[in-house]
This record gives sequence, C-alpha cells and structure tokens, in this order.
Amino acid sequence: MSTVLDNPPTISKPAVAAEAIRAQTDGFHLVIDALKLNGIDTIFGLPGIPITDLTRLAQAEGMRVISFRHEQNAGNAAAAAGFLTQKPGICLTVSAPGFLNGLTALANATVNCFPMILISGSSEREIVDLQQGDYEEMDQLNAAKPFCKAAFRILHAQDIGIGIARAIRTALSGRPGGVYLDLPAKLFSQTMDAVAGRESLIKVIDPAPRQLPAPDTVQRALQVLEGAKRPLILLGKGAAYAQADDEIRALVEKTGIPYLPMSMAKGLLPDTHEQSAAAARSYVLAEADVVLLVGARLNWLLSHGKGKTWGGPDAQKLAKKFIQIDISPTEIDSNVPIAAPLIGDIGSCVSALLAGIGSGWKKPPAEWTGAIAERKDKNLSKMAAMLTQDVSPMNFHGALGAIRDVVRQRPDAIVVNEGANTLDFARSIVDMYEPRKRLDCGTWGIMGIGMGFAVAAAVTTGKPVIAIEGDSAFGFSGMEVETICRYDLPVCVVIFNNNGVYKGTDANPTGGKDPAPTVFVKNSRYDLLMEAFGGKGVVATTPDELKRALQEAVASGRPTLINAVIDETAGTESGRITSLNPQKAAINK
Ligand code: ADP
Ligand code: TPW
Repeated sequence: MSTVLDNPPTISKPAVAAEAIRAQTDGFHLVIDALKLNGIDTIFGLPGIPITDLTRLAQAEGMRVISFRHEQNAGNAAAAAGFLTQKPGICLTVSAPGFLNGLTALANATVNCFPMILISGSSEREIVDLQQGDYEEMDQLNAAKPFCKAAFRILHAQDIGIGIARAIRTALSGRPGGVYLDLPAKLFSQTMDAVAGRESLIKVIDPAPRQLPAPDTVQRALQVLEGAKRPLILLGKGAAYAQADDEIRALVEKTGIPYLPMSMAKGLLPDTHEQSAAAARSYVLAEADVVLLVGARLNWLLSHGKGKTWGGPDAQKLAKKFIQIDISPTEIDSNVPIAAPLIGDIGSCVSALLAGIGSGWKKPPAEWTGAIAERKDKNLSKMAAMLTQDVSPMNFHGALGAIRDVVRQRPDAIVVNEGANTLDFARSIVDMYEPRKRLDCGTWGIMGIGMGFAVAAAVTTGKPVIAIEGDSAFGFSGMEVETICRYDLPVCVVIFNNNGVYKGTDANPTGGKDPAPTVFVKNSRYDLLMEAFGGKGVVATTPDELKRALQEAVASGRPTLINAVIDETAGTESGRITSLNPQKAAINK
C-alpha cells in the first residue's frame, strides 16, 4: 500500500514531527493500489490533463505504463491484453477527444467479447452538466453507455475501491466485454486517511465464476451429437479466450469429430491436426448434419447459420442441427433455431460433455471423415503448388508461403493480421500451432487493430510478434512503430505493399490529377518509417528475401519492418466479402 508520503511533499518549516503526521492517501494512489490489488500490472494509455500524474505515479509504483501516440491504439492494446490474459486490459486517456479516440477500441472490445476497461479523466462535472464550456467538456459517461457493457463514474476517493471492483467484475463475468470508468479531475487530488483508504479497496473474489451447465442440457446435447452421421465441431474465439485448451483438445480427439477453427481459434489444436477440416471448409459447412458450436456466434462470419454456405436455401429442411455452448443465454436462437443450447462457461460445458461421453463413444462414420480427408488432400496439394510460386513482384500466395514457413519454425510467435486480401489469404495459409497465437480484425472486420494488438502481444507475452498488414490497414495505426521502437519490442511488421486499399490499380475516371480513392503513393518505402525511429527496415521483393528477413527479425527480437512488395494487380476488391459491396453488386446485376 503506497501513500502520498511515499512521494513526500516538501514539508514547510518548522518541520513537523513525523509521528504527528497522520498518513494520508489520495485519489491517484487509490486508483493505482486498487488496480494492483487485483493483479493488474499494466496500463496502456496516453498522458495529458488530468491523468498525466496518474501515468507517472503508476510507473513509480511499479506498474508497466505503455504510452501510445493515439488512444485508439492504446485501447486496442488493452483489448488484446484482455483476450490474452483473462484480466481486463486497461486503457487510460484524457477527457473528451482522448476519451472518444479510445471509445472505438472499447466498442470493438465489447463486440468481440474481450474484457477491457477504458479509464478516462473528465472535466468539471458542474461545468459540463451546465454546458458552460469547460476545457475538453463532454458528458463522457452517457456517450460511452451504448458502446460497452456498463459505464461507471467515481466521485469520491472512498468509492475508488468499489468503482474499480465493479468495473473489473463487469468486464470479466458472463460474456466478457468493455467497461467505461469515468474519473473526474477533482477525484485524483482528494485525500483521505491512508488506513481507511487501504480498507476501502476490494480484491475481487472470483470475478469470472464458473457456470456449470444444467445436467439435462448436457444430456440433450449428447443425444443430438450421438445421433449425428456427419458431425462437426466449430471452435470460435470464445473457446480460445476460455483457456480450456486441454478439455477442448480431449473433446475433439475422444469423439473423433472433424473440427473447424474460426480465425482466432486457430492453434487451439495445431492446424496440421488430422481432424482439422479447415482445408475442406465449404464442404463440411454444407454437408454436416450436426454442428457443435464452442464459443462461436452464428453471425455474418458464419453466414448467419443459413443459406448456401450451410447447404443451400433448404438448409433448414436438411434438418441441420446445432448444439451451442455459450456463456450468454440470449445468444441462442439469434439466427437459426438451436436444437441443444448448453449454457455455461466453456471449460465446465466441455468437461461435462467429456464426462458424459466416457470411453465407449462411437467415432463418426468413415464415410464422412474419409470424404473430408479426400477433399482436404486435394485442396492442400493445390495450395502447396501456389505457395511455392516464386514471382517478383510477389503475389499473396508467394509471400504468405514464406511467412508460413517461418511460423512453422517459431510456433511460439504471435501473428497479428489485418487487411482485406492480406487477412483472408493469411488466415487460410499461415498455420497456427498453439492457442491464442493469432489476433485479427475479428467480429467487425475493423482496420486499425494492428500495432495496438502487436504491442499488447509483445508486452504481455514477451514472445516474438509478426504483424501481417495490408498497406491500407497498417496506415490506421502506423505511427505506433515509434512506440514499438521506444519500448524495444520484438515486433516484426510485414507490410503487404500493393499500392492501395485492396489493390493499387484504380484510375481516376475523369482523367483528373487526383488519384483514385483507393490508390496510394506508388512504391512507398514503409521500411524507412521504421528506420526513422531506430528500428530495422527491409525491402523484400521475393519470397526468399521475405523469409530471410523475417527469420532474422524473429531471431533478433528487434523492431523490424519488412516492406513486402506485392503485385498491385493481385487480390480482389474487398477480399472475400466482395458480395457485401453494394456498388459492385449493383454493377454486377
Ligand atoms: P468467432 O468470431 O471466433 O466465431 P465470436 O466472437 O462470434 O467467435 O463468439 C465468441 C462467443 O464466445 C460469444 O458468444 C461469447 O459469449 C462466448 N464466450 C466467451 N467467453 C466464454 C466462456 N468463457 N465460456 C462460454 N462462452 C464464452
Ligand atoms: C475502421 C474498410 C476494409 S479492408 C480495408 C479497408 C479500408 C483495407 C484493405 O486494403 P489493405 O489490404 O489493407 O491494403 P489488401 O490486402 O486487400 O491489399 N475503416 C475501418 N475498418 C474497415 N474495415 C474499413 C475502413 C476496409
């Protein structure tokens, strides 16, 4: 427990006898102590009035304070740290504009079910509420509410313990998500008796309590699974978050059921596992008769559980049945009827299924697993030929083939991935071998997570990070290469430089001087950006150059940026979601 006396003010003469001073604490120290008491040791943020001293004191008190160049990146780092550690990631910002910059990340964390707390300083409530024009005036509490699980404000130093406890419990319990915590400037300088202050803090007991599924729901799920002729297990990022890695692996292997990982669930079992159906994705989604969803929502990423992807417009008539494990009961039936909901935490639900399965489980028919294996083999050998293409400028396959080889050599490395084509191709080409090693644009398909996620991955794990970035995607958070250099993080950014958003080939239809809206400066030297801050910059024009530069970067652990020159005609508009583009759809009609 620290007190203001740990950082003693200048004591005026005549000197006051030490014993006569009743130790006091203040809002600054109480916030730091409350976080530390709950095992939170890192703050991602950006200093300024009124939280500058909070960042200084947090560092002085032994916390890791990672200071960013833009709050959205600090917020994304907090979200990724939350996903990786099961502790709410903390993002600390100044009022109004700083808060708003962080809010996108808070909303994104909530949408992705990552636990995070956005803590923002705020201006004088009396002035804000009367709209009298304070410095950085804004009603932040109400602005935050629609974008997170809950928003709280602390007005009194003695409530800091309660406020932080409520924020932590809300972020972590049930479906994890974002919480906003509003700390008015005046709170920080409030003082109180140090002993009373210490006693006011709360160590949150069991913030994410296990939630056991009801036994009858387990039986129902097992019955549905037993009746399957063509079963499939679908693992989502909820399964990765839950850290029930052994149980999930046991469920897959004991049942012998083929499985499909969503992008951030890759590596829960190694992508090279013989039961992985990833290389036969379209086939298994269309043909499976029973699908067990583990921490995955039937949202747009899974075509809402219906339509062509799932076997045609008559999917319902095909009597496809879903079993869904989720902590959130209202997720059930959100898109299609769920035959067997299993509500609880993934660890408990999967353990209950395993207990019910016992040892005499009948493996799925060989007809089903054989048909999958056949398609897999065909697709994998087709892919293998594409991955070894050695053309210059590179295409996506050639470049990703090189990265795939390096990740195979360093399965402990964390891959961060964003872009359109760069995301879609990397997701299917770069195999992952360990749980929670892949972080990407997630549920929103948001651009801008790259450098924030990369910093968080490096800071929380100390492992090498490989950020595979479209050139457009990188631009959203690119200034954080300075942050990566400043903290000397083992991050290698690989930019797939094809001169624009999606591709680099568009022309201005009027023939005017302005470039087309999707086009960037041709042949940009992103590598020099990294060199500007003391990191290493490399230009790679062939898969071999890329592979060697990446191997070197990972081995050195030094900040590196590889400018991978990609053919500007490669890829497609919007990657794999061209169908969602209204203009294109209209033209194609
Ligand atoms: P993906 O995008 O990989 O398909 P989603 O983000 O759509 O995954 O789904 C994750 C789901 O996992 C959410 O519905 C969330 O409620 C659920 N979830 C998160 N953590 C847990 C947990 N510990 N136990 C059970 N369900 C969880
Ligand atoms: C916050 C829209 C989706 S993908 C993308 C944009 C701008 C960039 C695609 O180009 P990139 O990738 O990164 O060069 P590639 O591999 O195809 O060459 N603003 C936000 N989020 C999204 N998703 C967009 C805009 C978008």
